[in-house]
Amino acid sequence: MTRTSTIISVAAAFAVALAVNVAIAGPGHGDQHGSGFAGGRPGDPAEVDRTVRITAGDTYFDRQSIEIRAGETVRFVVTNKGELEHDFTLGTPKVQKAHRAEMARRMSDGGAEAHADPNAVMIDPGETASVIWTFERTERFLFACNVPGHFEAGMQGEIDIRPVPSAGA
Ligand SMILES: [Cu+2]
Repeated sequence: MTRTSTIISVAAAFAVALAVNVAIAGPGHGDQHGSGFAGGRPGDPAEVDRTVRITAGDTYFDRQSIEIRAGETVRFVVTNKGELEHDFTLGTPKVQKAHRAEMARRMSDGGAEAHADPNAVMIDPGETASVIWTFERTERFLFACNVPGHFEAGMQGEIDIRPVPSAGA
């Protein structure tokens, strides 16, 4: 790739990221838990690089950690084999904590409504749901179930976001 085309593609990627951020910040998506989307952004279904399958049970995920490469767009397909409803949320510890508080509040209000957040999905018993995410490096990134008590019971795991290998490596 020539130096000029590299600059152009970096600029194009930045423009896309900017457009996505503007779209997310629009009406109806005001609640970004005060921390934006550190660690990436909602992924484009047409650009999925890899599918990662996860099973949720009462109360566990069948994986404790997942390795991802920065820049990868991953479709997480989560099947709930338990008898309880489970959540699958992608985010930094701060995002997870805010989501837990939000979910506890909703449940005490008489039941969880469906998620509107692009980084999270609720899965009914016996159902399968997916979340698509494009990763960027960040200090810590987790997948977790934020149904009250489940995170604490161990429904959480680390997503290890590796740097993109340098050219020629
Ligand atoms: Cu759960």
